[in-house]
Amino acid sequence: MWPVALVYGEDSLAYDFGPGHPLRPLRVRLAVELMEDAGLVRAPHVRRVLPREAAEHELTRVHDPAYVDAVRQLCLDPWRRDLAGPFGFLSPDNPCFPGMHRAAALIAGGSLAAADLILRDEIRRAFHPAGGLHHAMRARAGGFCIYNDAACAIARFLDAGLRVLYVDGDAHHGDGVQALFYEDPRVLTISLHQDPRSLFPGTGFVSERGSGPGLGYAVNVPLLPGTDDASWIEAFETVVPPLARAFRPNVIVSQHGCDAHALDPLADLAVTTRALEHFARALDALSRELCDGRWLALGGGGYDVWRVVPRAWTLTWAAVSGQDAPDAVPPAWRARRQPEAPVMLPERMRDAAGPEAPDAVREANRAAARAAAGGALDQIRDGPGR
Ligand code: OKP
Ligand code: ZN
Repeated sequence: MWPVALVYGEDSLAYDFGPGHPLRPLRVRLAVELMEDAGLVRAPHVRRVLPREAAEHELTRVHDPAYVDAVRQLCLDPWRRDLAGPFGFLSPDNPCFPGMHRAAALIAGGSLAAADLILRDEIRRAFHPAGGLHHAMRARAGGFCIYNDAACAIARFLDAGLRVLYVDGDAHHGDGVQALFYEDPRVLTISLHQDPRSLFPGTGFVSERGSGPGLGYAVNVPLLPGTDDASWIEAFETVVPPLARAFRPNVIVSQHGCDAHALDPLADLAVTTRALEHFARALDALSRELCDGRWLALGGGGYDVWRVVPRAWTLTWAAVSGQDAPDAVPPAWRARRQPEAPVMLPERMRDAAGPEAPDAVREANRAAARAAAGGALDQIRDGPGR
């Protein structure tokens, strides 16, 4: 078994926009607790890695120094509307909170620490469930994201000479990661998400394909509301394995936002934990086939804190760490957490099949996936750096 790392600490919970905000730190805590109760953090090849704060130069590798300065300033003086507005902190999605620079720098540093351990060959893979803040832009916060930890880690791999495949399974388009590497053929970004006509951030059309030398190295697969497991998996299989094989990455970075789940309150896709597990297991297989297992998995969205996030990320961790996930949700976890949960906690890790998507949804998704894959394949095949 390769050594693998679970990146998590008390500090991971500092990233908190406050009461009433959907991105609750509790979801990360519940997920790690479920992994532990399932016996998946005990094996000798598993390391626990604490996040560290990203250094200034690591943040400014992908962010505008003026933006990082503004985040620091806003920690001290959240009423600076002149700074808050232009940098994205006036929307209710991204309210300023005390200590937000450190909290966000710890998330970025968690992903960087994992990338460094992979580069030093101390671990082969890692999962950082508090990471995956894919909407943060070079000089703007957005969609609950302040610093783009995924982009920081990708940049670290690039600077070590690696080619990076980024795959984003969140229901929302991975716009920040796409934008930061839009012209760079050393990073292939693939995002599967809900149709931007019906969901934030409103980008991620098939027609967004990268630009300049990066043309063909951004791939978008918009999926219609109501997309079920079969249709999500079909779209994934149409796009990701063929493009990954053509690209031949040295490492895979993936975003495991689990808000495509049918129960998620923020999005309208309708997959179950089975498709989310398929996503992780397929990346496991591709990383073994193409890059000696090198793989950095990150969390992301997922707003059904009790019923979805803990199971989805436990299934993800099992795939990353090469272990079998049990089919029963550990009774100890259910017994401990049920009293405070506002809903009935599920008994099974894998959901029963939900209702099937209508034919029109399946057909439209199929067409989008084929168009996305077809367009990219030729450019990637005879692209640079191969
Ligand atoms: C973050 B992640 C309209 C509401 C937009 C933002 C959703 C962010 C999702 N102003 N809400 O990708 O799960
Ligand atoms: Zn999302």
